Amino acid sequence: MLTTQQIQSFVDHNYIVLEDCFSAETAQEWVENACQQSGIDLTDACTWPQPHCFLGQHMTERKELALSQFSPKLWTAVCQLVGGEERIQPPLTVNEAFVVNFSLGSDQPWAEPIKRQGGWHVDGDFNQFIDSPEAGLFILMLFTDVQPHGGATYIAPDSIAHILGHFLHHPQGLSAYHLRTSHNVAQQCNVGTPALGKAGTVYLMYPQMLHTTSQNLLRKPRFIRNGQVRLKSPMRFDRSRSIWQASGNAYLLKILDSVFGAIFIMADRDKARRSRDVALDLQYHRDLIDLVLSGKTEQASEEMDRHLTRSLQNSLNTFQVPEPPTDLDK
Ligand SMILES: O=C(O)CCC(=O)C(=O)O
Repeated sequence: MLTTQQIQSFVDHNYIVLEDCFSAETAQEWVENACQQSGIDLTDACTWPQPHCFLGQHMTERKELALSQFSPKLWTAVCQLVGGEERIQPPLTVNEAFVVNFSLGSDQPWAEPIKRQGGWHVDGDFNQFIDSPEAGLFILMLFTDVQPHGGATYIAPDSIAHILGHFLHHPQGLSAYHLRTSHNVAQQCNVGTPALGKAGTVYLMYPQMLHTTSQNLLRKPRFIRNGQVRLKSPMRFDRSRSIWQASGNAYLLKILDSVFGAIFIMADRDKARRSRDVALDLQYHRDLIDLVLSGKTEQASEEMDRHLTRSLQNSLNTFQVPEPPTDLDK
């Protein structure tokens, strides 16, 4: 089970790292099977197909297991993050379609991936929306130990606010290609985090996390498996709207609808800057829900007033709008 702190860390940083989701022995067994079927000898570079490649498409005896069977620990964590097993579109399996970085760019001096524009992308060959059920959670599993400069996948946790911004400006959806070509990581993101760790380590991420591969200066073959958790139905990002709807106040609802997009952008910006107290935010909402549900209309309306004042103040702080001039200033 994930702890409350781990879940909070996912909310705050857009990803978490779980160690020991499967054993080093299992990882080695799967890697060896994939190599044997692909004619690869890890100790002989002449047999490596390319510096970076995708294995497994043509294997006749490919290992494949339900995630719940392969790693009960990981399965439990995934279910917790997406809101329960019943939300997951089966089958959710693990197979040997490994992404292997044998020696990419090993003849070049090291260059920080976050500084380059090309290569960063979001997975998923379909028209994507902010709540696409095809992309419920991004999983990256390490099947070999991954060390610094050893061909790690790099993720850009602070790309999420920009990606959400793109979605808000393109309600008709965006292709993975468009997300790749229209997002200048080098100019818009500050943090490139390498997915390092021992075999059996798993990174669980916000689904539209920009990521890229990196140079493998160590020339020690790196095996990963990555993929999306598919959901049966889209995430419900409009939950706070339901609370306002319950108040029966059409005017408040209209205000909320008009600022909904901005709320997403600002919330994510605050998350990236770590300037948001999420626990406090949740408490405010909880208080509001409790009052509405218990029919305490007067107190609910006072709490809503406070809510509006706080939101307005946050917006003014964000856009640094000066205090309106008073009559005396004129
Ligand atoms: O090889 C890597 O490190 C990244 C692979 C990747 O980006 C992908 O499979 O989408």
